[in-house]
Amino acid sequence: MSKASGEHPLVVSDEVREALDRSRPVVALESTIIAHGLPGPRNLQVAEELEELVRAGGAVPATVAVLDGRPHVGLDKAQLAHVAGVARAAGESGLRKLGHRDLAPAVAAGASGATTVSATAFLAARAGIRVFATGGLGGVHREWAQTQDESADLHLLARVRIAVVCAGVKSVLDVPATLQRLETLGVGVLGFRTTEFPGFYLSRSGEPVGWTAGSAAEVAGVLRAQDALGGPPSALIVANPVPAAEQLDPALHDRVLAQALAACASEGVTGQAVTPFLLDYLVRHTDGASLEANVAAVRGNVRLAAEIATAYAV
Ligand code: PSU
Ligand code: MN
Repeated sequence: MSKASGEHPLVVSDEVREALDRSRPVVALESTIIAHGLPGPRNLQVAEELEELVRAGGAVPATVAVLDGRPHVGLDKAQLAHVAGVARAAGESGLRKLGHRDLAPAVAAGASGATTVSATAFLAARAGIRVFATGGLGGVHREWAQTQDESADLHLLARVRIAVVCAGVKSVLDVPATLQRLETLGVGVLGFRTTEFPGFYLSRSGEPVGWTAGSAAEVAGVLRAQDALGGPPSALIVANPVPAAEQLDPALHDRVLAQALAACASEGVTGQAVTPFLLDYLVRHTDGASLEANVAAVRGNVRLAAEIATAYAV
């Protein structure tokens, strides 16, 4: 433990560093969805596919994780396999789940962990990355009045300048309350070709969004306007619905979600375990259909993020 004081522990891969130095498009990807959000061995296939989709879109992928106390931005194949490989089923990963507040203890302890949206957004922005793709954001949980369970994603996104392309917030959450909180926190929300906030597994949540963009170039224009306005940084949420043909059947979704929430309460699941528990319950009780909708949503987000990063880079 003899690190020179003041040395920043961030490790940016050579490929990502080179792209950033040349103002080439880069898309950050999180690792919690790989280690805790998707069951193995599918999780590694998806992790690799997402990186390929970013490359096919002309951008460089930068998956973020903490390995032996070093936050990495950009993983090589072996590192990606390590993040995915220690996972057995969703919610049973051998890797810790690290939110933004967990980064300093993990670095000091030399620990490894997968980064959530909050930790990924923080580290990616530190590295100079402007665009990040994920599945669904964390948010305000339905039983908030009793538990005050609200993802740290929201508060962190109020403090970093990064565009987060997502399919809304996970539908296991209280969607209207989450949108309200984003408004309070001053985090911009842009519907991508939709006037309705998407519902993660579902294309629609029934909640309106105030602004709509029709193309990646329009989104890039909003990012440039944010840059030009300056002031305290905040994220921009680009809400990109899963294609209707690939969404989960809404009736099945509502039925199984009600069972999942009841199981979570009766089994006494709390804290960081809640989100992986609910996601895993849905996968098991929809015969994998929720997994397909989840993966379809993330794919669409990654493709769009590569387009936005490319439009922003010119
Ligand atoms: N979206 C997914 N799967 C996931 C997550 C989001 O499709 O696994 C993860 C993200 O990493 C997000 C985290 O930051 O869940 C939120 O967890 P919590 O509610 O404990 O803050
Ligand atoms: Mn929580």
